[in-house]
Amino acid sequence: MLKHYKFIILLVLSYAFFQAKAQTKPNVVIIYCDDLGYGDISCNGATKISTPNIDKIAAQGIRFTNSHATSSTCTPSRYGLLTGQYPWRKKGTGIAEGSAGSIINEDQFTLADVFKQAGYKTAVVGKWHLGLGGQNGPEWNGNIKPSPNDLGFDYSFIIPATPDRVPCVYVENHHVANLDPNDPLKVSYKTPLPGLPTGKEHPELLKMMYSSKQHAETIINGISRIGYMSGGKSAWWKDELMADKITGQASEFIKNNYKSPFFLYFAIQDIHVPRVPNPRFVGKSGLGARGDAILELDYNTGKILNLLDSLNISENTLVVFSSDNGPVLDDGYQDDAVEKLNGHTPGGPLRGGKYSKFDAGTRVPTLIKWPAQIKSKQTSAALFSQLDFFASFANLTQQKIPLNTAPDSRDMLNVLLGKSKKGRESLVEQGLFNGLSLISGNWKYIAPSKGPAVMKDKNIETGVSETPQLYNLKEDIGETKNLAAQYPDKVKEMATALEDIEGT
Ligand code: NG6
Ligand code: CA
Repeated sequence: MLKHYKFIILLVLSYAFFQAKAQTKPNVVIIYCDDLGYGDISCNGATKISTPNIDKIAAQGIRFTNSHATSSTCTPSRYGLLTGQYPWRKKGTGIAEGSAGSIINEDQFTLADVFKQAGYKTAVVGKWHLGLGGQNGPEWNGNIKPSPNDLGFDYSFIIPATPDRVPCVYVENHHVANLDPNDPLKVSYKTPLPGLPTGKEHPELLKMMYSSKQHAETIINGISRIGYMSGGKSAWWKDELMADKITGQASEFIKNNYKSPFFLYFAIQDIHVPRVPNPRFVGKSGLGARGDAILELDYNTGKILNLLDSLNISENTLVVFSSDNGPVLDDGYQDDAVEKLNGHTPGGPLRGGKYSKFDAGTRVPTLIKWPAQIKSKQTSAALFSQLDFFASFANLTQQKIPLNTAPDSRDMLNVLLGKSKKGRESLVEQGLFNGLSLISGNWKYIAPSKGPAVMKDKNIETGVSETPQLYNLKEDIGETKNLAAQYPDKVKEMATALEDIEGT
């Protein structure tokens, strides 16, 4: 009899052990979209467009209302996410050319390394935009190193820079995918290359007209891009199929690895320009190409969620949904985003947009779910930075990180799990133009700097001003009343605090 008891106890204990193990090691999927504004999703208040799949993440978990990318452009935000270091601490982290060398050093310990060290299978699929190869850039026709595979990812399938920058090819692990060695790929950001027409010289060949001169260079698939390229034709991506393609690659990775814990950084290119959604979505939003791209993004988010369901792993998979920076309408092409806006407010109640120092630049949609551990239907106003995923996920997976790694990341695991509403005390925001801003409690301080107050071609307020700005975000989320003259001591205190952070 006693023997039986022992056996049963052993059975119960080992079941509990495996359950605990399963729950401390959830799969982690970060869906990181591009240029999606705070107000672009219906769970954040959009009424002119509906995003039911994205909203489902909020309904099953937490919707954050004060969560920030480090910067209001792509490259620095992605650098911050993957390294846990404010990008402005490191030179060369501005918007990267398509031929830039790797911005993250090969020996740097990244967010992917945290998971790898914890025994996860790791992958990045989608937009990279952090440079590839050595200082002089990648060898497009050879072995591309460093690639994400040298930075903690077991598998990578990436758009090297942005969809509006050459080269218009995918890189899989260390090589350009589907490249024919008899038709080598050439890339230049300085001088035009012979072979392919440019938008500037042959606008009659364009199916989408550029609105900025920068986008008038080599024409690929009827769209002129930033930069010059020639050759590599068998490897060219198809813009209409891009979202399907990368969602397919992400799905393959999940299907191949769902039995071990996995980390997927799914950096979908929607809704960056050129906005060329699949014909299935064209005209469906009524808001033009930008709205149609949001529908495509929502659809593919749903694809990933449904796949997790069908593999029966949703319960123990932590899904994060966020964006690298705020919204922009005209970002280089005439694609009717402005004309068909129809009263939609991409930044929600926030001022500014992509590139801006105002909050719409960095305060981005942020949703998280993990049914096994996070209660559904929560809202959190905790101040959170994408830098904090690093330390929080290191804690989640019980990993020690090397000294001097992720210096600006704070462990916010309890905030992410909905167990605490106490976010960061402060956070630094970076716009495209010089000078930084600080949020501390309810206050936001924008340091004085020089530059244009408005980016005229994009109709975006930059937040640049030669005099200090101070806003009370609690009472004035739209940053409409500059209180700097009224509270000079607060301005001084915040300017000093910002300098202290910059100096550490
Ligand atoms: C800008 C591009 C813009 C976009 C951006 C990067 C212009 C004239 N050009 O230089 O179209 O490509 O860089 O976007 O504005 S990001 O989301 O990758 O940061
Ligand atoms: Ca972006």
